Amino acid sequence: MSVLAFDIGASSGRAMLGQLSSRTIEVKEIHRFPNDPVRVGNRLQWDVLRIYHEMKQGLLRAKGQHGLPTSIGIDTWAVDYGLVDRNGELMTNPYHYRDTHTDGVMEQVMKSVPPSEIFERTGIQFLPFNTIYQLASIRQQKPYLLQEAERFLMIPDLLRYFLTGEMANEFTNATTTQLYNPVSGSWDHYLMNSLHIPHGMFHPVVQPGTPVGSLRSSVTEELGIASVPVYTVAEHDTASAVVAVPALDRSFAYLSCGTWSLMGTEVEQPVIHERARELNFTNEGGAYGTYRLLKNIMGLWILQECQRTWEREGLSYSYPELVKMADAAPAFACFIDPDDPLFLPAGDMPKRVREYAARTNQRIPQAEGAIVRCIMESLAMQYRYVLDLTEELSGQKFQGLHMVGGGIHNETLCQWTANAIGKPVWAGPAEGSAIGNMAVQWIAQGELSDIWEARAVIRESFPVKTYEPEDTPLWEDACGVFGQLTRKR
Ligand code: LFR
Repeated sequence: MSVLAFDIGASSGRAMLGQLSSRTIEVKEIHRFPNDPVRVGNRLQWDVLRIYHEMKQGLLRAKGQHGLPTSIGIDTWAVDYGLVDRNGELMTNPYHYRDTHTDGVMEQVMKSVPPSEIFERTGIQFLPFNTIYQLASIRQQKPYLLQEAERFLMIPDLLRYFLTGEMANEFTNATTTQLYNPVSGSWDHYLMNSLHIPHGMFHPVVQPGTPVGSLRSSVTEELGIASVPVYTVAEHDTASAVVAVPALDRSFAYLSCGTWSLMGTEVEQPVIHERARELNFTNEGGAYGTYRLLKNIMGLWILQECQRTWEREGLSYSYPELVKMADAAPAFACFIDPDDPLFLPAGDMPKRVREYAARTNQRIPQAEGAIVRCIMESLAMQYRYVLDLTEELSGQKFQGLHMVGGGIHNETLCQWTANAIGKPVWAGPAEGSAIGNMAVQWIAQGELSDIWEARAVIRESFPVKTYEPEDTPLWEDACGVFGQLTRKR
């Protein structure tokens, strides 16, 4: 049974074909395309029509190489959305969440609705780019858009709509808006009213694994192919990645490691109380009635931006080269708090790392290797800190940490993470989001019985590499220094 997963991430979008036979999954990349946000003036936007075009190319290639898949699912990062008018047309290019239109908006919103109330109603962490703040900004800057909009669709909802002509709001992504109430199980009209966001454009949410139409005739005619059913999957990429965690134990901790690092555990009920809010943990909707109690960590984004900065300066380092340089640099020389807001927007990250070091009276890292080492060590220590908090909030003790996502190709980071947490790291699979996307399609079609069978099959199909902790006392001491420096303890 082959299914097609469109997995659209920060560095690229991909069409991935998954084949399941005799409890073995094989995954093949059919098509890869850039997903660079487009800057026009000071605005950073999605090139969503080009993405849709590339998805159609992916479909054509899938058909050419393997025949049409039995179904299609789409996942992308969270929080971004498009608005559709009464004629069924996209009204304007969706903003990218790293655009500055939300600058200062979260703070403004918090003045009209207390953060305790927002958290109580949604269980979602406070990130300045959440959809709620994007919409609050649009309400001020471009009220006409909200007045005219007929439907609100998250990006995968929108791409699915382009393919099928059917509109539906998928659950995992809906929760990330910070406008969905997991206790009442519906959009939070009170919050919308408080911020003058019209609620008619939000429709009841649909769970992952629901058949939501099939390729519309304009698509099948244009591509000269037969129609294919389309399913909702866990359309938030992190939700898909968590589906693919090859855990055997029902109590497990994960780190979805890519541009962002998302660390936490899976829970049956959202954990909504004062301490969770204080620690800025989130309860994002997962597949099959679960919630993801997790925290966003800035992740490899800081390193990727360093790489781009050096590239602009004519210093072109491959990713493995950067890791090698870090390996050779002196240990524990300088730390950053990766979650400092300084590191959120795109820009000259080496400069910002140096700025952070100066601000915190540390020796300023000069060489590229020293900067990379500082970022990677700091990430590993932040993982340690967040894992401790996940244990505290969930009342569980974890035996080790599952790492999934492209970040596991950085073996040094996996090893340092094991060192920092003092427990084993189990790394794999790297293609977490795409595999989780496929798993939900197979479950929907009855090819796999449930998420636990899916996880067992994933475990049997993909290698999982174990990293045992090393140099524990050294890392313990360093974590102490890191904690004091970043004022986390
Ligand atoms: C990861 C991710 C995170 C979300 C961030 C922005 O790709 O989806 O889960 O917080 O991107 O949407």
